[in-house]
Amino acid sequence: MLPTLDEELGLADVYARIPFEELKLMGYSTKVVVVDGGSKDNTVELAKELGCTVIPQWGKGKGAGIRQAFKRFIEDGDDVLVMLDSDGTYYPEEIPKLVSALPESGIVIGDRLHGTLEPDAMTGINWIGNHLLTWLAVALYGKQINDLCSGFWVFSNYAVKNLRLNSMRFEIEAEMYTSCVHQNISIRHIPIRYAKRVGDAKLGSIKDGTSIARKLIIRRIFLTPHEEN
Ligand SMILES: Nc1nc2c(ncn2[C@@H]2O[C@H](COP(=O)(O)OP(=O)(O)OP(=O)(O)O)[C@@H](O)[C@H]2O)c(=O)[nH]1
Ligand SMILES: [Mg+2]
Repeated sequence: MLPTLDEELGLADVYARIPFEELKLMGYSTKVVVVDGGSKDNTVELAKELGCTVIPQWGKGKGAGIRQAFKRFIEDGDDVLVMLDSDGTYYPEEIPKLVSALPESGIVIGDRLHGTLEPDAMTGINWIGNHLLTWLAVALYGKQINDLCSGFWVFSNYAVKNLRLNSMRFEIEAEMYTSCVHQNISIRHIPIRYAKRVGDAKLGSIKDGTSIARKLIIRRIFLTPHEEN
C-alpha cells in the first residue's frame, strides 16, 4: 500500500523497485494499492498506468487514507500488508527482509534511527523530533519502539483487523503503536535505509510533531477511539 499526495516524482521509481519476483519465490502473489489523498498532479493517472489499484480517499490526510486502505485490505481478505511512503525515502528492495521478520499476528516496523540515514534524508529538526517522540512513546507506554514515525510497516491480517484507529493525519503511525500496546500486538524492529525524498514534503515538523505528541498522551488516557470510521 502506497499512500500518495502529489507524488508523481517518486511513485514510478518506488513501484519499479518493488521486488515482485523475490516475493513470488517467497510464495506471495502481490498487488499494489495506491491510496490517494486528492493529488493535483499526475499521480493518479500514473498509478493507473502502472497497473495499481487506486483508492481515492474520502477526507484528507495520510491517516484517513491509511484507514481506508486497511478497510479494503480486510474486505479483500489478504494475508500481509506492506505500507511505505511513495516519496522515494524507503527502499522497496527491503520489503522481503521485513516480510520475513513478521511475527505471527504481529507487525514489523522499519527502523530508520538504528539503520542508515543517507545524507540530507532527514532535516535536523525532524531528527530531533523523531528521537523525542520515540522517547516520549517509550516513557508513556513502556513497550519498546525504536522509530515511532517510520513510514515503512508490515502488518499481519490479524494486526490490521485489531488496530483501533481514528487518526486523520501524520499521527497515524503513533496511534498504530499505541494500539499495538493496548491490543497486545507484537512488534519487531528491523533496521532500514532512509533516503532523501523527491518532491515536496507534506508534513509540517512543528505542527504535525505536536499532534503526534498529543495523540500519544490522549491514547494513554483514552485507550481506544470513541468513534472509528
Ligand atoms: N493518501 C494520502 N497520502 C498522503 C497524504 N499526505 C501525505 N501522504 C503521503 O504520505 C507519505 C508521507 O508523507 P511525507 O510528506 O513524505 O511525510 P514524511 O515522510 O513524514 O516527511 P518527509 O520526511 O518530509 O518526507 C507520502 O507518500 C505522501 O505522499 C494524504 O492526505 N493522503
Ligand atoms: Mg516522506
